[in-house]
Amino acid sequence: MFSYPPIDEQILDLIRSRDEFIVLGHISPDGDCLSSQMAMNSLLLKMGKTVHMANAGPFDRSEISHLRADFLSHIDKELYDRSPIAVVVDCSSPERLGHLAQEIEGLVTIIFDHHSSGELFGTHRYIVHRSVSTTLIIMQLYKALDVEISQEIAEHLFFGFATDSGFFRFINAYRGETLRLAAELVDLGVSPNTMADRMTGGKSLGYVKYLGKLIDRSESHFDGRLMVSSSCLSDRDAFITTDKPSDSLYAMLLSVQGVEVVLFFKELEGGKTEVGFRSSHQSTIDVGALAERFGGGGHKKAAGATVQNDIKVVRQQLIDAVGELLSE
Ligand SMILES: [Mn+2]
Repeated sequence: MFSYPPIDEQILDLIRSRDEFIVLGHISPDGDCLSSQMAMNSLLLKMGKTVHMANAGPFDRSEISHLRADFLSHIDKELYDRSPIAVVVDCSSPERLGHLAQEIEGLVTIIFDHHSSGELFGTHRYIVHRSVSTTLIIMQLYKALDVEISQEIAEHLFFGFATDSGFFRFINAYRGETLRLAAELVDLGVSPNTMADRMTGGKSLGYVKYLGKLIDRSESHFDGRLMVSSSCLSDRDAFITTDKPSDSLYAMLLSVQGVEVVLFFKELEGGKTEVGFRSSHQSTIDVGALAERFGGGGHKKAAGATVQNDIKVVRQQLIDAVGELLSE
């Protein structure tokens, strides 16, 4: 049975003894990242600290666009010179911080994360690969520091868990502790029903049509073991949505019989391509390691990368790479 390891006393002492903190998360923040940042922010505020949240964004998606104002997009010199502690959540490699990585260089940096790829960075780390979400890692910090979890904080913790567990779908056998933590949060006033609506609701019709188009465009390779779909720049004008179709798209393409890997390519401005990676529950392919080869990162089953190259080139390179992995 799994249980969370204790948090290093050194980390707890740093948090107890220092006064000013910057809480950072990865670029293109997802539900777990933002919820972790907000839960960490609340924890430090409750301890009477001065806290700033920073994220390089973008905050385009409708469900997070209202949060933009709460996050700094740069660390100015005045703040840096006060030597705050940088707390990085849901992110184990400096590249995933975007331009903020340079801006915190030299600060004492504590990492709280569950990602399996990326080099070790930060001066202190509490990394639990087997944690379903980073928010459940932050929950351990609340317990270790004996800080009360309000209903609002419980909602942040649950929301990150809900996003990263695909609303309980990605949890394996013998992981009862994860459900017990979720149950604790529900007993603190979280409604899973409301959380599910928050996760999947509020989309525009343009979003649903965009998703339909991407499903329509999907192709199968290697006897259906790889499914691929892509989005081009002109989709932006054709479909009025800033939402990422990825999660629903992955769920649809992963439901195809025999599929092991799903790749989603999105053409970006400036000749860049964003790639989303997923592998099926049954597959042995580690898409986190694959994404790392392309300058990205993530988990065994879910990862991402942004590549400075044309979508056609990146697409072919990755189809070839997956082909090799499938023939191993
Ligand atoms: Mn996460």
